[in-house]
Amino acid sequence: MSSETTEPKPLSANEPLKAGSNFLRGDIARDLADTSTGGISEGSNQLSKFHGMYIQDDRDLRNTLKKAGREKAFAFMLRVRLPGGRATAQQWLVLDRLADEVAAPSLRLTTRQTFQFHGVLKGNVKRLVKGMHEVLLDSIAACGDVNRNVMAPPNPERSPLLQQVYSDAVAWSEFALPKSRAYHEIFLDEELVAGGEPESEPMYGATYLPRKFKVGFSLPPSNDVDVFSQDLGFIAIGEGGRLAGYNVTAGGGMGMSHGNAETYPRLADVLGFIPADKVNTIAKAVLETQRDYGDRTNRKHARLKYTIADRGVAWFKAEVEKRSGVTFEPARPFEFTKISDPLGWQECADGTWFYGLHILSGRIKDVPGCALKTALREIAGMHTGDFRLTPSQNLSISGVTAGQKPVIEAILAKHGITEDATLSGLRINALSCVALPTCGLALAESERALPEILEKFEAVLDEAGLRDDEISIRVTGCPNGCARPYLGEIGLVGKAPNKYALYLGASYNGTRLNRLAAPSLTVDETLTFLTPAIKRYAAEREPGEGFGDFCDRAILPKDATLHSVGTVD
Ligand code: SRM
Ligand code: SF4
Repeated sequence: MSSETTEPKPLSANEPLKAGSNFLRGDIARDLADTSTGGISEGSNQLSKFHGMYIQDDRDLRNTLKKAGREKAFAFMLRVRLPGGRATAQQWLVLDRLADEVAAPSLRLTTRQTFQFHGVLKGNVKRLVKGMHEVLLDSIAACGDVNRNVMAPPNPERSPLLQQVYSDAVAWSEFALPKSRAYHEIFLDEELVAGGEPESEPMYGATYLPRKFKVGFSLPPSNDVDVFSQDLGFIAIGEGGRLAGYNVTAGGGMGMSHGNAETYPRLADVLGFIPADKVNTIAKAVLETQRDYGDRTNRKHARLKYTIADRGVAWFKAEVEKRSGVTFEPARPFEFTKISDPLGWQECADGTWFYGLHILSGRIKDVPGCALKTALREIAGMHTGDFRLTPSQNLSISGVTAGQKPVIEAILAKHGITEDATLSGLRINALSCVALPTCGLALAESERALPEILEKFEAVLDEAGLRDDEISIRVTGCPNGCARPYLGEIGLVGKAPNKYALYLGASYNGTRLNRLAAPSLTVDETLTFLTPAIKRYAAEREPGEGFGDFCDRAILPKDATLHSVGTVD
C-alpha cells in the first residue's frame, strides 16, 4: 500500500490556531492594544471572527496608499448577534448613535437579519462593543466556526404559531452560544474569576466547528429565510393554528469557487419530522455530528453540505438519530409559495400593525432627498414597539398601535421615504451582498452596482409589460453566495470587474437552484442575453408560471445534475 493513501492530510491552519487560543483569546488583546498599526495579526483576525468582527481595508484606497508607501486603510467590520432579527427601539437608537460616533456612519442590514458596522477603527472597537453591551446586544459568534445568527420569520405577532417559532429560534441561539468568557474579558474588560473552574466548551470542544454553521426557521407558505440554503433548517408545521412540530432539513449551503467543481451550492435534504420540544436536541446532534465528521483539513470542503454529500443522507440521518435518541417521523406535507417581505402597513393577530419598509441592499444612510437613517432614528425615538430585520435586507417597524400609524407615516414622508407603492416586482425581490469597497473577497461590484442593474432590467421588464411581476434577482461580488444568488431566478455572480456569471432557472420559492447560463458577461451583455428570454416569457408563459420556472422549462438546456429539494424516508 502506498504511503500517499494512508497518511492523514494535514489539518487546515485554523485548527491549531483554535486549539492553542485558550478558548478564543489568542493574542487579540495584545494586538488591539498595539497602536503602531491599524491592523492586527492574521491569527488574531481569524480568532476575532468568533467575536463577530474582523479586519478589512478600504479597497478604494488600496492602490493610492500602496503607491504612497502607506499602510492599508484598516478598519473592522462588526456584526451584531440578533436571533430572528429583532431589535428594540432603544437598541436602535444606540446602534444608530454608535454608527455615527465610531463607524462609517451607515448601518447595514444583512441577509441573515442583523446589523453590520463597517469602518470601525481599531481604537474604537471596545467602545463599540461596550456601547452595544449597555443595551444588551453583543456580537458573540456572529462570525467564526460556530453557530451563526439564527434566522426566523421576522414578525412573530402575526400569529401565536409564529411567536412559538421565534421563541424556538431564540432558544437555540442561546443554547448554542460558546461558553468561553474571552469576549467579555477582551472587549468588556471583565476580570478573570481567580481560582474559578477551568473553562470548557462542552458542546463545541476546544477546536469549535470545522467551519461556519447556519440555522434557519421557516413557516410555510413563506420561505423568506431560504430554509434550504441553511446548514440546518426547521420548517414549522402548523395544525389547527398550533405548532405541531418541524420538518428538519440539513446540508444546505451556497458557497462555491468559480472553476472548482469540488465546490458547489447545495440545497438541504429533508430528514423528517420532529416534535417542537426536540429542536435543541436535534440541533445539538446535527452540530456535534458535523463537529466530529466535518473536514478539518480543507476549509473549502468543511461545511456540513460536503459531510452529507460525501457520506450520504441515510448515514447522516442515522447518526443524528443515534446521538439524539430521537427517531424522525416521515416529513409532513408543506408548501412554500413566497419569499418576499410584506411591504407597507400590515395588521397582526394581536391587533398591532407593522410597516414593511423596503431598503435597497439593507443600507441605512442619509442621501440627498431621502434621509432614511434620520427618519428611522426619529421613529425609534417615538416608537413603543420594536424593529425586525428581514432575511431580504428589509425592515419591519413592528408593534405599532393604530394611533401611531399616522405619526410614522408623517416621519417617513417628511424625510422623502415614499417609494414603496411604486416599486417594481423585480426591485422588491432584489438582494445584493456588500462587496466593494469593504469585502476583501469581492471580484466585482454588487451593492454599488445594484441600482444601475435594476434600472436597466426594469426598462426591459416595463417594455414587456412585466413591471409588477415578482421576479427574484440576486447579485453578489463573488461566488461565496452571501445574497444566496443560486436561489435567485436571476443570479449575477461576480467574476472580475464588471463581469458576472449569469445563473437562471431557480424556482421563485427557493426549492430549486438555478444553473449557469453564461459564464462571464458585463451587465449590458447580461441584458442583451436576457431581453429575448423576458419577451418570450411575457408571450409564452403558462398560467402562474414564474420566470425561473419558464427559464428552466424553455430557455436552459436540460441538466440531469440539477440540484433540487429531496427527501429521505
Ligand atoms: Fe457572507 C464571507 C458578508 C451572508 C457565504 N460574507 C463573507 C465576508 C465576511 C467576507 C470575508 O470573509 O472576508 C463578507 C463581509 C463583507 C462586508 O464587507 O461586510 C460577507 N455574508 C455577508 C453579508 C453581510 C452579506 C450581505 O450583504 O448581507 C451577510 C451577513 C450575514 C450575517 O448577518 O451573518 C452574509 N454569507 C452570507 C450567506 C447567506 C446566508 O447565510 O443566508 C452566505 C451563503 C450561505 C452559506 O453560508 O452557504 C454567505 N460569506 C459566505 C462565504 C462562503 C462560505 C462557504 O461555505 O463557502 C464566505 C467566505 C468564507 O466563509 O470563506 C463569506
Ligand atoms: Fe464579499 Fe463575495 Fe460575500 Fe459578496 S458574496 S460579501 S463579494 S464574500
